[in-house]
Amino acid sequence: MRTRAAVAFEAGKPLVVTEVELEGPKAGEVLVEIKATGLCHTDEFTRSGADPEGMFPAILGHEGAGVVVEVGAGVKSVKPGDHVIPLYTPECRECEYCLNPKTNLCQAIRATQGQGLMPDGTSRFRTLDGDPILHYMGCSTFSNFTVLPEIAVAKIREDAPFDKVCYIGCGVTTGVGAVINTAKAEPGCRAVVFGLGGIGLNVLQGLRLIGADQIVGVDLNPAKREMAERFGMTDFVNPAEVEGDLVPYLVNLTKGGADYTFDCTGNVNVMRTALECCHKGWGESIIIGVAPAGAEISTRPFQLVTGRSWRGTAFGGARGRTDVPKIVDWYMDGKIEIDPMITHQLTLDEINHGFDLMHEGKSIRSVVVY
Ligand code: NAD
Ligand code: AHE
Ligand code: ZN
Repeated sequence: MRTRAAVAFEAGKPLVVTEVELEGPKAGEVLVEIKATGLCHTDEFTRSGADPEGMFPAILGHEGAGVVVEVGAGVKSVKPGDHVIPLYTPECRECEYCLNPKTNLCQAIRATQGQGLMPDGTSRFRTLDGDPILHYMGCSTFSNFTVLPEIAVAKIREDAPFDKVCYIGCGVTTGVGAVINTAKAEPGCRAVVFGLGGIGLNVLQGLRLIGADQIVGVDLNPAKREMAERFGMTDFVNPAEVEGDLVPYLVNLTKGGADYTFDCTGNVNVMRTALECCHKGWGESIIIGVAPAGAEISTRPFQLVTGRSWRGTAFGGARGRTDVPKIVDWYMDGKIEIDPMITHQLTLDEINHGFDLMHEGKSIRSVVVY
């Protein structure tokens, strides 16, 4: 079939909205009509050329929601008409990783997914001239129709609005999950969140949900303050307005250091600050941000010797097929908020404008509605 998609032909170049050829689902795969997709900073990270795994031409996008149109041979868990959210972290429920309660990083298809291919080692997308186009994070939601492995779709309730719950495909689950699944933060804790964008705001609402006492937000953009307060931030810090070193300032503000800190910037200097403003003896710093090729983190080992720890999280530690439908329920039941964070709704033709808004710090989430 033919479908419209935004194609990243080259690193650093705007996406090109065009028709592409899409082959139908093979065994164990499903064809999904994407109804809406968010623009995550990770899409921009790859589009820009900063992603060491980035390959072109590719159809980016990994924060979508849509409807199953057709299923390949052997598919049992979903059927045409089901509403689904694509999963860049699949859940096969059989691999060594899925069977280990310590991780959500299903590895069943990670190798081919990282190469921009379906599990059989081929791509379903081609240009109209017949040249292959790569998949991205196993999702490629910047295409109106896409093919996904069965283990990479979460079936969700049918009354959930696509243009909102698409955000659960990455940002919401990552932020809320980092608090609940990865940090396992306790009521009454003190936390610092670095970067108050599409991920950081969801860390804030996760902290509010579990009953944190102090939720400090740190961002260089003062325009992020108002929305962050709406999502539970108790104290705002703009590093540009702090005289001297930010670490002692934050340690003082959190009365000895934070129980939990979260990097939602992808900046390795920020990651160091986030670790070092943790409380001596027990503070944990969770890295969510994705750093460019070649970037490395550093600190004095003494920071770890004295009881701080550094951890990371992908997709908020969530097991997609199991947890995503529950997070959709949380949204539908009013336990978490999404609507105010979706600041812009765009057509596919306007997708490059969405990346401009992200760079200008004017959006939290832009969502393309097909
Ligand atoms: P975003 O662009 O919406 O937000 C980033 C925020 O960080 C902005 O508000 C910006 O002003 C702020 N910021 C930038 N530099 C800063 C600095 N030095 N100090 C303080 N604040 C600073 O991006 P997003 O969509 O929220 O994504 C955030 C990061 O999380 C990205 O690196 C993204 O790739 C990553 N991410 C990781 C996962 C995961 O599973 N680990 C999932 C989604 C996104
Ligand atoms: N390809 C990059 C790493 C990108 C990365 O860490 N991705 C996160 C999800 S970000 C979603 O917005 C992730 O899931 N990581 C685990 C995995 O297996 O990719 C690089 O640096 O090579
Ligand atoms: Zn993302």
